[in-house]
Amino acid sequence: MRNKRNATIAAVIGTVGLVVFFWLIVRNIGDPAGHPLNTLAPRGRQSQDIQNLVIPVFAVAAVIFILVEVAIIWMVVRFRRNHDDVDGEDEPAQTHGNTPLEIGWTVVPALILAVLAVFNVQTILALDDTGPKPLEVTVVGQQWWWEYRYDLDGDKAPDIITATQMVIPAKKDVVVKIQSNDVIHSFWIPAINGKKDAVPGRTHDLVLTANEPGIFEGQCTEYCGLSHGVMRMQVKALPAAEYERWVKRMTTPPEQPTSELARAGQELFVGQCARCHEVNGLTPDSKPPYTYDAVPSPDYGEEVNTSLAARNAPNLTHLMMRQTFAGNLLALYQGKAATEVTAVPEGIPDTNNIKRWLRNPEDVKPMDPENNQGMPNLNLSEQQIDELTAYLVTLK
Ligand code: HEC
Ligand SMILES: [Cu+2]
Repeated sequence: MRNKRNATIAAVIGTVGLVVFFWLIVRNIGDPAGHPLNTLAPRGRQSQDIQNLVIPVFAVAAVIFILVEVAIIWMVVRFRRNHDDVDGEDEPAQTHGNTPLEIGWTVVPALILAVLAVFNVQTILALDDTGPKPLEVTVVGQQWWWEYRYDLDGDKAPDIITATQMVIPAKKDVVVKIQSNDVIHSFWIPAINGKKDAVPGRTHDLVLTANEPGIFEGQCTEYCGLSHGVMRMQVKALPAAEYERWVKRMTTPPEQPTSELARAGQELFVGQCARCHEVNGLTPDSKPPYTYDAVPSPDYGEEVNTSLAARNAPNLTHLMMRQTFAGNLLALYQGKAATEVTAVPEGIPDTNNIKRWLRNPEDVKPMDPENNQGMPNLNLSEQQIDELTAYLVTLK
């Protein structure tokens, strides 16, 4: 008898728990505030399509859930064992082998699933739709940051390479070609579309269409080692004219540094950093007077480069055109300028963050530089850090 009572209590607790769980989901629908990874607050065409499917499917599932739960509780109470029951007697009527019932509970769920499948398949196909001439951006996952390559003239060689913050025009279809340089990652900007894996040796397409300008947060969602949890990224969608301004700026070499401090930093950069990082045109063999190129060096072909020594580190040519760095962990600008939706960030660089990174990158983000994963501590002096920082903030 006690077993029956426990079963009743368990069923009630389970139901209440699930109702609370559903309520927590439902209250997040359409609410992006404070929840940058909320999948239920669509800001893109694809995420809206997904939402339009999720809500009715969820409603159908909720109705079925409630019917089943009510039936379970009713059966537990109605058919519980009484203390004067005799074993083998007073059993409820058995329905085993009842053909109409068996057909009924096979056909009804099959019909429900068939109807849902029609809408499911329709939505899945619609997610890949694009208008004529979509923009293409190659996205390369690396331990533990994202690189973006833009081939503007269709010659397969990238004309713009940037990292962490991907810039796209709003209201335009963008086909993201997802690749990986090492292990499996997963690219996910929940406000705009679902996630897609980045698999070494393969290219997976995902279409992103931001409905409005804005900055949308993302997170790698396939466990990829040490710093997987902080492998973050952003998509910045700009109005069409602003996007053109961004492209123009990104394909124009940054101005040469003018101050004494920054020039010393440039010298140091060639000696210490250029073996991993590219500033278009600078190599470890560059000699003053330095010149910059408009485009990245051609050794970035279509093939993904797998050796870190071959500059498998973020391209820094236009570092200050991003608003965040180190896998979206640190802001590059102080205050509002770090989140403003403009082509060219205006504001005061957050030099403290840059210096923190240069003092010891592994302090900011767990990495494994001995195994070519991440940036080593270069044991720079405070003077060198000041010089390098003065130089880095000119890269715009
Ligand atoms: C051994 C290769 C290597 C060397 C040498 C190196 N870095 Fe890095 N650096 C990296 C890697 C890899 C990352 C990406 C780390 C991450 O975010 O996971 C990085 C990240 C950065 C970033 C952040 C860029 C972004 O967009 O997130 C800056 C800034 C930077 N390095 C500056 C420097 C400077 C300045 C030097 C020279 C003093 C230097 N690095 C030397 C490999 C290197
Ligand atoms: Cu990852």
